[in-house]
Amino acid sequence: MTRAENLRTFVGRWGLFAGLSLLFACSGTSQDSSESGGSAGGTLTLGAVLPTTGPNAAVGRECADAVQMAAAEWSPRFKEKGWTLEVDVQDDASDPKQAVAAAYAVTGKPSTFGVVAHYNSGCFLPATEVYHSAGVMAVSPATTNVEITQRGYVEIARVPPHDGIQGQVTAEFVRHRLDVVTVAVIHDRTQYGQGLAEVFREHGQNVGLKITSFDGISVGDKDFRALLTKVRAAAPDAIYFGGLYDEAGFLVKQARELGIASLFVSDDAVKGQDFFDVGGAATEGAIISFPGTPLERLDSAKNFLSSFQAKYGRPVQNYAPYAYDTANILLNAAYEAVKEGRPDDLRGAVVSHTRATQHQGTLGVTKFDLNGDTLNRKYSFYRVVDGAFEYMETVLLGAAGQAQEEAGEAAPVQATETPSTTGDAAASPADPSTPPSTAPAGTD
Ligand code: ABU
Repeated sequence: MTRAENLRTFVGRWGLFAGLSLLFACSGTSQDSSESGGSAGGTLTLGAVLPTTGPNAAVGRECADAVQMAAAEWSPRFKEKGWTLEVDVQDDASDPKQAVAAAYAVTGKPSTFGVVAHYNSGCFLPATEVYHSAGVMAVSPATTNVEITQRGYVEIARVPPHDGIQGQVTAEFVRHRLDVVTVAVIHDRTQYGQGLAEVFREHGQNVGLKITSFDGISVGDKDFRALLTKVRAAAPDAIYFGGLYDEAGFLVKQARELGIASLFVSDDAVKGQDFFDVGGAATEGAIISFPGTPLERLDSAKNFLSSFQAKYGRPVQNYAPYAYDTANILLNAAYEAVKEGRPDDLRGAVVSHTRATQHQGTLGVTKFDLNGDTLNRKYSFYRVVDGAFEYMETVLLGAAGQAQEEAGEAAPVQATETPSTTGDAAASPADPSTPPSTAPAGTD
């Protein structure tokens, strides 16, 4: 089947793509060849909208550095085709208004073909409207709120598994592996923290957890003693917190100061040095969930981990490999579009190639389902031991998730001839100096 026939099949099967094509035709969202360089070459821009200042700056900068690494590796190959690759890093400061402004800024550049989009769910949720309207593929390396991919926007996807999975596996892990029965649930009232806490509560009740209380705090607050005093009265086996590093640190520190011995359990947005910096010794024994298999156990991540350390002089904390894979997926999609001679429909081509990707990256193979959610549905659990996150075990979603994958609900990966993001190609990169397991995987 030719590429055109494949694309027709794809468009025929998924009406959303047809709508998108119409949108491009009518609204002028396709690239202006004079500004993006047209088929003769020019500048191509990968956007990266991340919090490089504010409370999540450490993870935001780590992700931005990983995006720059990926772009530097791809740059010579675009150069060969006559294109200059640039990365436009915009700071959303974890603030939804700034996130929307940054999304407009980056999509306002005609040369922007895709965006590594946000760390905070509360930022990506409103910004999805901007990317959708602009027809720009936006893939998040970190946001996990369920709703992000429920809007029917073909331009939206994410690399980590969502909080419907995280909340569910955590509730089961806490009940069955940690033998917890009673839990006080606290969240930070963000779309991320509250959404996750609600999934944990709902699924927890289904698996036999008794929720003793369910309360919200505010991001930026530092004194939670009044709430914790109330929590202490019920003497729960565990406290579950849906939220981010700083508030988790203050909560666990003040809980221990108040003599609360309950197990402290939290989420992917707590796995970082900021949690230790705020919580200190009180973090000892805390249990944390984080997407995927531990990177140290993945052969596919080894080159990236050592290259990141060598380049930036610090180890990866958490989401850098997700940002690196996200950038590579978008860069590979853009490269395929260039090879196909589609610079005048660059955004549309990047959307098609991204949604059909089978990317062999640091995390293993990333494929997206029809919503733009990854088919990698694993979470791992860690316990804080001697001031470090010690691996406990990895948990799959279970039968429901696997059945979905087997039933073929993934994006129709054959349809757009998304290129060689397979193990074979990755094992034979065009540039022999590029690490095979993490390389830009498309080959000529
Ligand atoms: N999932 C980690 C980042 C927090 C968020 O999704 O808002």
